[in-house]
Amino acid sequence: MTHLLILGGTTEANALAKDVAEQGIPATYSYAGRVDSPRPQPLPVRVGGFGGADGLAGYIRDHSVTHVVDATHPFAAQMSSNAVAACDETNVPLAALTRPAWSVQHGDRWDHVPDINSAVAALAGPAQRVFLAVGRMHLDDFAAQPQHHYLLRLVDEPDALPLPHCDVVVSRGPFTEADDRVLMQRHGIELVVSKNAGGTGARAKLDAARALGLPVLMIDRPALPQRTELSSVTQVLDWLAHSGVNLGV
Ligand code: 3Y8
Ligand code: NAP
Repeated sequence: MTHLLILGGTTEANALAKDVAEQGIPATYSYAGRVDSPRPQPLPVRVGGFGGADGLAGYIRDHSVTHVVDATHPFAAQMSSNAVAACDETNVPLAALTRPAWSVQHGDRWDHVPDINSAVAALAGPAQRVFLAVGRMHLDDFAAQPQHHYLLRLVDEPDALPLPHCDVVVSRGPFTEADDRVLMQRHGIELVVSKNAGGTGARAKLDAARALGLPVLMIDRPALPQRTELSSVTQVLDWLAHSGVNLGV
């Protein structure tokens, strides 16, 4: 009996969940529980950490999971590493549904930094108006550069904020270039800080920055362990079919 576990939380994971539900493949969609009200799914949903790689291995055994698709965000490196370890341990097939990193286009003014800490260091210098569109989890790191005026875009209303000069926009994507251009003009943004998330849901700010001639501090992705990587829902469904899952049951 098939039981697919989807490690979700991205646009691609949601597209996969829709097709998996339509094909009638028994599956569970997993959220970390990062935000107050995650998007509903057409599949049974579980929310919260598993308890490390061992916890995930235990979940796989206890729920007779037969296949895992890691459709988490490219910066969810811990989850992805745990998935590789747990699927090795339980001998359950794993594939990642990934999206290509964004690459610089004509008119882009990008400076690449390898990680969040390097982005913080790169913000040393005179105060600027900075669109810090990297979410909530790493805001404490940027408190090392309090001189800037930050525009923060968060999924949920924040409690306390570690930055003395900031405006907050509570909004979850996917976003549009037109809206991001208006937002950045209204806030007089001079620099955009972005993770190289790839995909379509977060790239609006990059297109808006290009249109406005603004520089972007681009945070490159963390390294991930070797695993099967697929780049479309169709490829995942083919992978499932070739792994013994009856599609269209
Ligand atoms: C909880 C689940 C969909 C999926 C929506 C994608 C697109 C919009 C763009 C900006 C960048 C950011 C952030 C972002 C995007 C999609 C996708 C994507 C970036 C939700 C969601 C969950 C999360 C977690 C959240 C993080 C935060 C990151 C905001 C759902 C809406 C900045 C990443 O407050 C917090 O703790 C938020 C935490 C991890 C990064 C961070 O460090 O704060 N995503 N985002 C998932 C879970 O609980 O398992 O409700 O849908 C999903 C989406 N966020 O089609 O609707 O697929 O990438 N998410 C980044 O890319 O830099 C916003 O503002 O321009
Ligand atoms: P992370 O740093 O790699 O994971 C930290 C811990 O969170 C994991 O070890 C695991 O806890 C738990 N976790 C993460 N994703 C999970 C999932 N889908 N289901 C169950 N537990 C999960 O991950 P993150 O960067 O915090 O991302 C958390 C979620 O937000 C993921 O679903 C990701 O797809 C989504 N997201 C993240 C970003 C981003 O910028 N990081 C952007 C968009 C969406 P245990 O060790 O206890 O199992």
